[in-house]
Amino acid sequence: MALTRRGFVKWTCAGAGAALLPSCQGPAVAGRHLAAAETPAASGPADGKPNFIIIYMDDMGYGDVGPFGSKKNRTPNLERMAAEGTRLTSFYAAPLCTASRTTLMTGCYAKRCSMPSVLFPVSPVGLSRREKIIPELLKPQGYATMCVGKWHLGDQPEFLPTRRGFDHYLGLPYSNDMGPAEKPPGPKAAAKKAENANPAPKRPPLPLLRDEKVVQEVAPRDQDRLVEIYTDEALKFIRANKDRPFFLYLAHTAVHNPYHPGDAFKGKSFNGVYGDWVEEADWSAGKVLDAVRELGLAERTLVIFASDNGATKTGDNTPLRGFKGSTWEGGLREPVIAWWPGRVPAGRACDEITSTMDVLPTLVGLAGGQVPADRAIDGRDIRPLLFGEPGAKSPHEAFYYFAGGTGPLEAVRSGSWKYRLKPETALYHLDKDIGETTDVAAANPEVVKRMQELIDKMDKDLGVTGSGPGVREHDTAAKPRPLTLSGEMPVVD
Ligand SMILES: [Ca+2]
Repeated sequence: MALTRRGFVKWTCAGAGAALLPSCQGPAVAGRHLAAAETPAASGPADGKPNFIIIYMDDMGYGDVGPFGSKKNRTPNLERMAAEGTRLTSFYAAPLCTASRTTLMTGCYAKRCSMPSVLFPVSPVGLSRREKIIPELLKPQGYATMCVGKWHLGDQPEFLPTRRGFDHYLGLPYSNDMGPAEKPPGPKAAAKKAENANPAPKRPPLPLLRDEKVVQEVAPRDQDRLVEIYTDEALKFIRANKDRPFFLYLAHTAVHNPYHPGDAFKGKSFNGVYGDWVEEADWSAGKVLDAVRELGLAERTLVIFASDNGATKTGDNTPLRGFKGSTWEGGLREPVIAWWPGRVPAGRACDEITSTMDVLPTLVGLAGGQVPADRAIDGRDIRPLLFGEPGAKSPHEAFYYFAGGTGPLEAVRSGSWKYRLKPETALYHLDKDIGETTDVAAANPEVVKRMQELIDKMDKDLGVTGSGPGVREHDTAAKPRPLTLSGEMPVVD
């Protein structure tokens, strides 16, 4: 094994503390909390462009990590990251995997790109090649690019990361529960009974891809090593590209069901197998940050830690209401930390509305590139918020919550107000009521009227129930084929 796990057991809670700060008024650390204009330019390789690393978890909840209040899972590396960086406490993705990854890569609502909530293996659907995604916009700026981990924007060759601006790819192209169903443990008869009740779908074994080639069919036991393999690959990429600007998208399979922590973490947490895997993910983030520090890249590298959607009931979205798949806050508000020593203020929280969609314009802006001007892009450049400029406000008049990411509009947020259309209309004041418990619509008719105006505005763009004029098409593969070692669909007994 190339990696050591030394330090994992030496856990200490030396982080920022779990209390959530209410706004962008976080404690300034002397010499760190500089306005952007006062901040020295990143000194980097020849052209001085910063590096970007996005660590994207799968199904990790808002309350699953220490910096966002977890008392169950030990996440000392994320505690340190938060102490050295800024927590984004009102950062939205989408309620499900494919939709979420679409928002991140395109800077647009998934509905705008006609991408479904979740893609299944051998689907003909893929993200349109007419969309310009982050690595495609960074390549002209001289960036080395790599995607490690879960892709989920189409598993046909024309949709894979290597066709979309990534120099290289290593990972599972979709979710880790999309192989043949895992055999339930226990006596053979009970296992057979369970299988009959829930028959295994006829799916190919999980394919581990190196660029566009299947290099391994991943059996359940093999999943135990995914975090380690992904981390190892990420570190190799960072080291190989230390002298030039790079973009690393590290999209973990963890902590999506079925849970497969590595051997060094099994049974070690106080929160069962799920906690074990969260703690391994924390270890991985620590290894990435350590590599950046050790290579002397910290002051020219922006690292963003986030999750793609909320946790299921196994995880913890506290203090938010709801779970993965819903448009309650727990479905798509994420635990997010931005880290860039010297640029992103340390030990601070920003509660302004931000989103996965903002990553594209922000990174492209930092790289000196151009966001496409010939189409609607929903994300905005949030550098003023990231860099802690005094008085910086969210660039979003509103954030829209679509069912599953691509379904009907279910809610809208503007400032502290969130207005729901379904299951029945209701108004919540998220600053006072983050758990969405008390409908205050009757006492605030003017707010309701303004929220309805925002909904009408979206109806003219992407549509509220149907499809509006602002929706663009996804692509469709003519003859989708499974990704297997042989290239053939295996027989599933
Ligand atoms: Ca997910």
